[in-house]
Amino acid sequence: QLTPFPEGFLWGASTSAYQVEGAWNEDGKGPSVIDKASFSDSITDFTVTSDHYHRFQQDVALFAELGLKTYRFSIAWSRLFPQGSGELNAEGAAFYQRLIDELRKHEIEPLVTLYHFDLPWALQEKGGWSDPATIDAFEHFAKTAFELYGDRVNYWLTINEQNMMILKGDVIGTLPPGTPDPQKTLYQQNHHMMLAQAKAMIACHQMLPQAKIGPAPNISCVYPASPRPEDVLAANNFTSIRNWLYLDLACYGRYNAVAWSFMAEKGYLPTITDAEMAILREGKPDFIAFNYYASATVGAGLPADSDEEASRQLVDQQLAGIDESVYVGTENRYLKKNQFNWYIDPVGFRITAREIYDRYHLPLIVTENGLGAFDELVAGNKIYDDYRIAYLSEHIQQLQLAISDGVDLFGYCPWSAIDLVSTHQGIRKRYGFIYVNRDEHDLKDLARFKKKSFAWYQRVIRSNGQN
Ligand code: BGP
Repeated sequence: QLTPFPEGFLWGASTSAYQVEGAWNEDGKGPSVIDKASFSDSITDFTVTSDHYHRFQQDVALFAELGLKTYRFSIAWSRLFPQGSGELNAEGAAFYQRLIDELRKHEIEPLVTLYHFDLPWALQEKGGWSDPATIDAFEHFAKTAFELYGDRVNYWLTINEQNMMILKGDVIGTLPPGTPDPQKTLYQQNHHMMLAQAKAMIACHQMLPQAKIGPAPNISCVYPASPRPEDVLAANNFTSIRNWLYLDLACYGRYNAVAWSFMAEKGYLPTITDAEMAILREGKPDFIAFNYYASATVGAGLPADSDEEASRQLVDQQLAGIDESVYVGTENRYLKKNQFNWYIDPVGFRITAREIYDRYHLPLIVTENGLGAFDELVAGNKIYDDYRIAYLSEHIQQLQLAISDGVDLFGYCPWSAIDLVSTHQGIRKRYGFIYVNRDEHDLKDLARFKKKSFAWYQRVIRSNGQN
């Protein structure tokens, strides 16, 4: 017997500031680490992206037509504070006032991520998350956002995919190139980010008693490569290091024991104090948001003469940061992959939701899930993205099964509301319900076209989950 999606379920969709806004240096915005990063010349940069900064009214009207109950977006920290801290940039602050007003006008609940990969460059120059001063800067930024927007924002997310920033520290994280002892540095940065998050959660509860706040890690379902006990152990270890380390700290204010012993063995332990641990215990989330795209399959290393060895390799981003001396990523022959080599695993989505809920007993919301694909524009303005509909539909069905299993789930925000620039593959890797008419280097007219998935998702929302 299937349990229906709850009344008032937050059907939504997501974006992030640096991937959708453009206007990278307008109205006083300071540069972020994204603006200073070097990406391959073959893909688009982040200067204009989908030009949402100038077209947000049109976009919000489309979101309203889509029927979104909530819209997840992030605040570009360096729009509010071009230097990361110090003086507020009023023009940058005003942009999010207008965006939130527009959403409220259309009765769309804003779901605001404070920080989505785009650390202000001025802070990075001083050491980024290695510098404890960045913790204070984040706390100040968060408090300012609560002050500015708290009367109209009920749901806040602290840091997007902190675990991926650590696991892929040299790519989307803030690890300066050439850092000696990179892993140790990253786990110290992680500790600082955890403190920053805890302080933001404490401040939110003090300043906005009616609001709710939570973390937003990327949680992947991890399978063992075989029933061999060593493989099961390896998968279990990897789950702790990839997933639970972050949520145990966020929810319980303590280090996951398995992850801790891994860090100790490798010499990665951060420096921590009792006072800091007290802050981590005090800062508690009201809910857990998680991003889910795919599962990962890992095993222990095999004997050199094994013929299985060849199939053991790193296969996708879900295995980022994997330590091959400890774990080996493997193919999963039971699953299909998307055009970008990510496994498609709807059942893993149900498993993941159940695991998180069982561990933490907090309400859950999905803040990313979706299919990146090469969309084809047909007859000037049509996009027949049946593959995206299939992906989302299967995932929504598994979500309903998770609810039927007893998981307290209050929202689902696929990635992405509108086409935006993918972090590593440019605009060619599209996720949106709304097509943005541009190529990697040719901005064309940036017109918006509704994809086939738009009408499909509209029906899903209207019927509260029938698809
Ligand atoms: C998540 C990020 C998003 C988005 C998404 C898709 O990790 O939070 O910002 O980029 O993944 O990833 P990609 O753009 O690499 O396909």
